[in-house]
Amino acid sequence: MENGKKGFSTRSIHHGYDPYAGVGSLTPPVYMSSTFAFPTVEDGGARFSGEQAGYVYGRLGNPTTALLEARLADLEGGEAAVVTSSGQGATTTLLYTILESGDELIVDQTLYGCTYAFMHRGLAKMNIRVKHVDLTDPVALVGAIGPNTRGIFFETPANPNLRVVDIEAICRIAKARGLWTAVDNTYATPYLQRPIELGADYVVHSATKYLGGHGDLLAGAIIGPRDVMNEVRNFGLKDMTGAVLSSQDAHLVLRGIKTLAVRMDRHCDNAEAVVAFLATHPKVVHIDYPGYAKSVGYCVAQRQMKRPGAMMAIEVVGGFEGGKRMLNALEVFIRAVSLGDCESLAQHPASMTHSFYTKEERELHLISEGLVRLSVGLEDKEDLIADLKQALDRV
Ligand code: 4LM
Repeated sequence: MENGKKGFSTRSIHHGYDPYAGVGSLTPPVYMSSTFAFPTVEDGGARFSGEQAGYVYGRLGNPTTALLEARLADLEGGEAAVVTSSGQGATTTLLYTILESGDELIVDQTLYGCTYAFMHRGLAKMNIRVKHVDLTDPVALVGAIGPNTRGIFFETPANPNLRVVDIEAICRIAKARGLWTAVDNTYATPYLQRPIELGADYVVHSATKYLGGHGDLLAGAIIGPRDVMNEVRNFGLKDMTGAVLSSQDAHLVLRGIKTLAVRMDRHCDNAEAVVAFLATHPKVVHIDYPGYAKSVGYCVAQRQMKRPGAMMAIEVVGGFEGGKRMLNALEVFIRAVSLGDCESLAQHPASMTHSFYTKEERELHLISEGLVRLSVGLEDKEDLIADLKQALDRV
């Protein structure tokens, strides 16, 4: 289907698949095969050497994962993509491919807990230095770049405190210094924000979240230039991590992506209504949400995001004790980590997703002990607000 100029929703439903080809199946088939047959020994050799196109073995690709890759590359505005078995698999597979021993990587102050653990425990083992810089201040980046710096990695909005990094400003500085930039776009999704269009080289995703959207799978994705994605697949994924996505999970992500635009708009509507309620509540002392005018990231988010998303961080009176009381009283919101599901989820980063940081590190990396993270789902907004109200009354 020729759909290069079609809109986001049309492409998220159709890109890369022609139902009239083959047997006429409306839904793309799920290829459940670990290996692929070679017509002759010569063909097998030619496929291994890359002279002949065609599938070889599941760790190098499968028609179902290939369709998901084509669709994600298109939606993010990148040349190519590689999908992985989790978001963690995406970050590790990309960085194992493009970093070498002795390199330095600049990252923002705040990262998802396991990304932080990988940077500090994993990359450190390979003699790769990770330097935290306040990337919400592009001037700070200029002074931080050293002779061994190879690239910049950040999340925006960041997990869990919703810091917003100006993608265009950071990428401009990085490019001028010959550095690549990788953005974790999990919180925003390509519907709300497209880092490659703003100058980034790579995008990574936890497709477990909004892309899948239904809390029933783990998946990840890397999007970037075709030559590097070939290297990511043929070395990072095949030899280093082996973090291969199954065809059934690729099928579920493809199904999730079909409704990404409608889900994200409803997520944003609900989150905006929840924030309007929380902003007037006397027990709420702080709100971080890219669409809340008093949040520091508001102006940059207005520029680079279509809408502010549905993740927020709040603090209530009484710090963590108050937050705990509120969390334990929730009835519609589910107490669980992860995000981007139909169900609204609530969790306490300091003791859960960001417990890999020490207490001192959390302070240094701007993750307060009392922060409560909300992933606003797709329920009726009146029920979400009523639930938060009754829970806050218990604080
Ligand atoms: C969570 N997050 O926060 P997999 N990048 C970002 C993330 O939030 C996550 C990953 C990567 C949470 C999981 C428990 C910004 C995960 C890693 O979980 O490996 O798909 O993604 O609650």
